[in-house]
Amino acid sequence: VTDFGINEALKELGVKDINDGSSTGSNNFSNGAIIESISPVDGRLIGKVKSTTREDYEKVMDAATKAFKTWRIMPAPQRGEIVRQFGDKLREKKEALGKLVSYEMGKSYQEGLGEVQEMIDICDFAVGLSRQLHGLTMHSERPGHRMYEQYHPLGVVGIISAFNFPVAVWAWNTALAWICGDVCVWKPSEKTPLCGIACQNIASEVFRANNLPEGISCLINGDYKVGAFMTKDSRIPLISATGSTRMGKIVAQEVAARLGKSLLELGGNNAIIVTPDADIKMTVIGAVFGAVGTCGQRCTSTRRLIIHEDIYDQVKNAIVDAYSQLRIGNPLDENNHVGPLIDIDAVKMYERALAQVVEEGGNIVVEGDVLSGEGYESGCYVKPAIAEARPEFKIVQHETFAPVLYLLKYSGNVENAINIQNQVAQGLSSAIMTNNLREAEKFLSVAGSDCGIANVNIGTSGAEIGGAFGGEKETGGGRESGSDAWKVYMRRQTNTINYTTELPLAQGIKFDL
Ligand code: UN1
Repeated sequence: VTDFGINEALKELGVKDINDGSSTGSNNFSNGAIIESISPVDGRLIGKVKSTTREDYEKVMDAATKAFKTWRIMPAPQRGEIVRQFGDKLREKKEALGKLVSYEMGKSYQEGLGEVQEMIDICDFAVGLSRQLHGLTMHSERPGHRMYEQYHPLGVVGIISAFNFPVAVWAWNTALAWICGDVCVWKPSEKTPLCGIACQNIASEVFRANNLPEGISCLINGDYKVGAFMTKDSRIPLISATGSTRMGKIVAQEVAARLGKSLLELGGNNAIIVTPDADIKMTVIGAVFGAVGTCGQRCTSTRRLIIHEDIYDQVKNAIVDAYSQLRIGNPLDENNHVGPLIDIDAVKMYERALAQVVEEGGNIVVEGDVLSGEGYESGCYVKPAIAEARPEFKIVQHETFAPVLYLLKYSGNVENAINIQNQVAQGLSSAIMTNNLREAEKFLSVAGSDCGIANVNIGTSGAEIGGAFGGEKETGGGRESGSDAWKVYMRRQTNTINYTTELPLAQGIKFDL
């Protein structure tokens, strides 16, 4: 029996012998209750970490606020150099970290590698950006005056991330926050604590090698109660949170109550519109990867296919056929396409969704199932399922974090499909498959998709880091990663300088003494 090199990987990442919860990586002050990391791949205990108590948290905040004083005065391009070194370390550890992601979270090894690649990409992006934190200059209305704006770091940025992208989402935030001059306190999901420790180890190594305080990157462990230390803490001007809409609503209110800023990246209910002018072969690849990739646990996963009635049967048959070829099993084995769900609770949600779609009048076209027997001992492996449904079904309105795909039929023109696509509370990712320019442009127009991401002839998942990532409505409105998302990690200051011996007032107001 091969362990797919997982032991070696754990050793390389410094998370091999964490079995009493004590040696939980550098700059981790945690001393609270034990959190066990159980792999959904084989049900084994990978390691234990300790959660962060209120007292521990104060120590973390102490280290972070102290580190900020050093970090903020370092010129941004020099901070970029540190992020460059961090990106290089990630290149060295790509295979090991990709494996840990796959083993602790359950996504395929290829997708684990892809996730680490996203980290590397955002580091490169951030290095360039470290010389481009541009503000504008303005012309003053007063003679002999100059006006400009500049961006300063915010301070301590709190990051709350989810199990499904246990390393990349942290990197999107930290790489940008660091070059902006912020320091970060990170609470990874309690379902993937070892990914957190592995990342923390890599970051600390870089900070130590450069004689920088490790408090630039801090780790806290635990569930939502530990997250609440941060959301309620006015020493943390920005909370960046990824997870469910339910969680986001709580975080948003707690942060807003103290007038802090929040960056929210919450649920999606992403659809692909398939028009009569679609390339069916491309549609199948995009839809199947979108629906079953990461076992349907991406926030960008494809949940709904909105198919024109003229090609409905053809598309349905092609997708059902593709599903019959899916291999489900150990995600470290590259012969498999689909790994397990994260845990038994997720399996129950999957089962409930399938029961509910039938209750509401849906028709199952690819049966779901919880797999058992050899290789499936963890109880987390399920068969990706497909159901024919109607847009108004409650379950279709709901984001089920599992590989359940709904087929919806539309007739008439593309506006009808766009209406269905926009009829849900979430607004993250969307796509249209068409070779018809008019349909594509309509979909991208002001009267088109209401999502933060709208694609033509590619699926809903797998966004590149160069664009701003996030969505509207119940997705939370935040934007992370590329474009000008960096601005949320900084505070803008408008400066007016008078280089004359007069003090004229703006708006021409006279005030003579
Ligand atoms: C997420 O699921 O939280 O676009 C992030 C994608 C990935 C990121 C997903 N690049 O699917």
